[in-house]
Amino acid sequence: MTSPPETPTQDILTTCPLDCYDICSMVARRDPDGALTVRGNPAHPVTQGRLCARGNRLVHRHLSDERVTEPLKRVDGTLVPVSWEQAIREIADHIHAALTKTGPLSIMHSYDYGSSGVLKLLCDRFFHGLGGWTETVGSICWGAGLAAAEYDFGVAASHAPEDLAEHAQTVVLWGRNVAVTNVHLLSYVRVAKARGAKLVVVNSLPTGLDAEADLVIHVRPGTDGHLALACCHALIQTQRVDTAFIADAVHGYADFCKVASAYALEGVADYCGVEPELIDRLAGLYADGATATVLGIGLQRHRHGGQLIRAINALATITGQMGKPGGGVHFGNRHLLPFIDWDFIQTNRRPAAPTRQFARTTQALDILNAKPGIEVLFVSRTNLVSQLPDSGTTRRALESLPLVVVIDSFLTQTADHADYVLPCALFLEEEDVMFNTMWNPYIGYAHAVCQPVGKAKPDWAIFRDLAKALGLQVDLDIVPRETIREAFGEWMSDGQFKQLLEDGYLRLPVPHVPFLDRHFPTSTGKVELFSERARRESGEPVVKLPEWTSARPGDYPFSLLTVHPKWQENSQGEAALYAQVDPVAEVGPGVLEAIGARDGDMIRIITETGAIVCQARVNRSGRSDVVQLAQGWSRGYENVNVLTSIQTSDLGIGSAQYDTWCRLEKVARATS
Ligand SMILES: Nc1nc2c(c(=O)[nH]1)N[C@H]1C(S)=C(S)[C@@H](COP(=O)(O)OP(=O)(O)OC[C@H]3O[C@@H](n4cnc5c(=O)[nH]c(N)nc54)[C@H](O)[C@@H]3O)O[C@H]1N2
Ligand SMILES: Nc1nc2c(c(=O)[nH]1)N[C@H]1C(S)=C(S)[C@@H](COP(=O)(O)OP(=O)(O)OC[C@H]3O[C@@H](n4cnc5c(=O)[nH]c(N)nc54)[C@H](O)[C@@H]3O)O[C@H]1N2
Ligand code: SF4
Ligand SMILES: [Mo]
Repeated sequence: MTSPPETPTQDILTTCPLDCYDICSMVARRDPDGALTVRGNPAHPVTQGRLCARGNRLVHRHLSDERVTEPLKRVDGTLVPVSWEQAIREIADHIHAALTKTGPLSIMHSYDYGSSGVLKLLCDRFFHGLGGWTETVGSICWGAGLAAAEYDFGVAASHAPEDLAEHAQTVVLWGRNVAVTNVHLLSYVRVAKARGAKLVVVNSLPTGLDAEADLVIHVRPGTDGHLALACCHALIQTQRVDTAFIADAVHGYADFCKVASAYALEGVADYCGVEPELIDRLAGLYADGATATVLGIGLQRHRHGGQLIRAINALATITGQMGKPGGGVHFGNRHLLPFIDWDFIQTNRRPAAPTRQFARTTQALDILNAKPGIEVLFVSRTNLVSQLPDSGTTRRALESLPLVVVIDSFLTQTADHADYVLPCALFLEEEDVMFNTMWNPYIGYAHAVCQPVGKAKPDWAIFRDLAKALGLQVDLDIVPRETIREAFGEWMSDGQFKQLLEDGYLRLPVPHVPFLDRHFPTSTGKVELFSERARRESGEPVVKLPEWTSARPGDYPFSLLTVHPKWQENSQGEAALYAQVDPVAEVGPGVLEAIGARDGDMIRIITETGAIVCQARVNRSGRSDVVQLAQGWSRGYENVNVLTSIQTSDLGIGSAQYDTWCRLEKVARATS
């Protein structure tokens, strides 16, 4: 009989690093033979032992033989391996020269949320140490909606998942693709349904939950604000608003009523492409009892996405849903932000250096027009070419720069334009704490499970080495666990920190029902349907939607929604099943016939910005004026953002990639 291997099987707690609502707790297991697996932590109240397809595949991504495992430098157009010493020395020389020639604003850092790790933001200490830099601000994800929530409620705050499960009489999934993007919300919705709660889906596309819903509204893209105001108008006219809540906790109701009075049901229904009866039923549900409005992020990626969200916020407000168990508007959870001492993470509490700010949405144009120009661009935790609107302009901007340094673990479309690619450690390979403000109130610890692959290093260690090479006084010689402990500050007891380390997660102490005391952190302390701040920052104190006549450009009759893919996180498709299949555009009935094509044919999607060819599929339940194409794929194909254009949202510093119009052409008949 052979004896068992020396190393016992080990379970180590970690947390999904993806920028996802759910922030799942994971159990990583190393078997004696070295095999590595992850599964959902059964003890975590939200994860409940289950991961989504993206989470399950993360371990394959980590082990992928496509990983960049050593620093690469572009020589004669080709990326070739170099030592860390050489890469760091040469990049430091470039920075030194740029600082001398132009000053710190010629150094730019473009980053996004490729990882939820808190220690990922330590790199800001490096940039502060330079004495300034050009940074990216705002969001290509959710800027407009956050601004809307701040104007109306003071802060975007979701109710606890349990509150929705136990108290909502109606759950409205308004533009959130829960079965794909927020799968752990499903069990709470189902508990609510089992209690008798109604489920409503308002979406421009068919969703995986339509069959379970009591009411489905497939609204024309970008018209949800009109639809919400039509509900408000109907409720105001029939006196089905919550007068006590309005008197107690709402500022600007009379001004709001004037605006809403222009939104009579019939005209609006036609504009939204929806039966008036469906809007009336939705209004009735809001008036009838506790209604949880679960807002998606996609529906605010329209040019007037901020005002659209303000209109929906108003519907929840006048029906008294705010601060009510089972009610609320769920759009992010920004009241979690103060639990981390961001100043400590980003500056180690040293004086902040001045920055120049480029909006994330417009950064490619800003680079092209920058004065002083950018000499050195660092890109980390983002795949700019794939994910920013208008890939062509992004590519031009990157090519215009003297030096581009990409810190990533894969050769992305952005790395195609890099002078240096520096390999970063990933999930499983470094200790961190995962934090985001999208939905549930948990944070998750990520214990290191194994060494970084090859010569990869944690992001902070790369900047530590660069700082040393430049002789900068920055605090990046850190011990992760100590830095994480200090980042939580005094609100967290040693006992709670121990619990976080041992359980792998901790629930942050925020109320199940935000605003229960009817105090809102706005200037009046009330919900502000009339907001001075909104007037100051956007010119419009009360919700204001575009004229109903605003029609699509004639040559481009279809709205193109480039939504989040099921099988992968944005462009992080390495090791994803999805990346191995061809991209497919989904269209409603009648669309293909009009261009002489059939289900399965190849079509060309053409916008004012670009064109791509892909296969077409008919979805009989879809609208006939919308084309759905998941974003994120690129391998062997162009990415969807060659089709989108750079447009900022009305509120906040957001992006309007979903305001894209297209026409279709048949290319060839499918062979199968
Ligand atoms: N599987 C998977 N999950 C993800 C991600 C991923 O890439 N893949 N990404 C994560 C990230 S970064 C984010 S921001 C979230 C986003 O997740 P969600 O909030 O669910 O939304 P998006 O996918 O951004 O937006 C697309 C949804 O909005 C709908 N929509 C678009 N325009 C309109 C409109 O005008 N009106 C209405 N009513 N509906 C509209 C689309 O049909 C689609 O269902 O998902 C996260 N989760
Ligand atoms: N057309 C269209 N465009 C969109 C969207 C859409 O729905 N349609 N959605 C938008 C939204 S909501 C978002 S959030 C953005 C997402 O935009 P990005 O954040 O740019 O998207 P990802 O594709 O997730 O790219 C993250 C990159 O970070 C890398 N990475 C992962 N972990 C680490 C790490 O620890 N360190 C470093 N240095 N790198 C790491 C990954 O390998 C990957 O290349 O895209 C936006 N763009
Ligand atoms: S991607 Fe989201 S749902 Fe999937 S495992 Fe990670 S946190 Fe959970
Ligand atoms: Mo996002």
